Amino acid sequence: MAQQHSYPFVPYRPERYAEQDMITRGREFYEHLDRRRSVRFFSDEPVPRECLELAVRAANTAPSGAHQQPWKFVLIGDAATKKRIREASEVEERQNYEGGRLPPEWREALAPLETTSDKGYLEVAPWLVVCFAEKYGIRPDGRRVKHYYVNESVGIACGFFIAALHTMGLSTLTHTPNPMAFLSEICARPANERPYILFPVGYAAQDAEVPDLTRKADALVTFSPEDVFGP
Ligand code: IYR
Repeated sequence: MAQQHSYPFVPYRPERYAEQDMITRGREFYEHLDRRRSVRFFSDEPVPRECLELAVRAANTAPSGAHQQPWKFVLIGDAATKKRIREASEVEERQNYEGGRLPPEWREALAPLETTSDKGYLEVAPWLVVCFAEKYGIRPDGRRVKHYYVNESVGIACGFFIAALHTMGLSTLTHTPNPMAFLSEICARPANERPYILFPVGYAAQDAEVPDLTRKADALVTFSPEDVFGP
């Protein structure tokens, strides 16, 4: 029987595949994602703006709390703004690395990545994308709209964004200069938006290197107590 909805609903029939195809597709997707690495050495070669627009469109398909889509992606391609962002980032990061603001435990965790306060890649990469999280919405009459699960929603959207770039052969880094309030000012964003992640985007430099990391082998935990699921 047709249900009554206060909002229009439409049929949804996602693709189904034969079991062997499901496994092949799943394996290929996993192997594709497994080839992605965060990059700190970029080429200055230009990247078509359309690639960035497509990645943002992919991000914008993410599920979100109450479908409030609490994200904004600011695209920066001009040298002067990139320079401002690099300089402001480095002011903060020098405090972190050289000014003792990073606690010893944090420094130890970062040591294998060999990160420093030099954020040259923010000027080299052809694009910077700043994702902002909308802490709350604003109705046309100026009243605030509460947003739900903002961090989860924006995190998922950024994951889609990263995967889309990787699919196009582009590289990025989930950079979170700390603190990063300066991005609100430079990008002229309103008070309901807070900077979430700064992504340099471009081709990896031809001589780029990444730490030889491994991924954890115990990500999957199986939990099926017999009394619930049976033998
Ligand atoms: N924001 C600093 C420090 C830093 C923090 C984490 I957590 C990293 O995974 C990497 C770096 C920086 O960008 O250098």
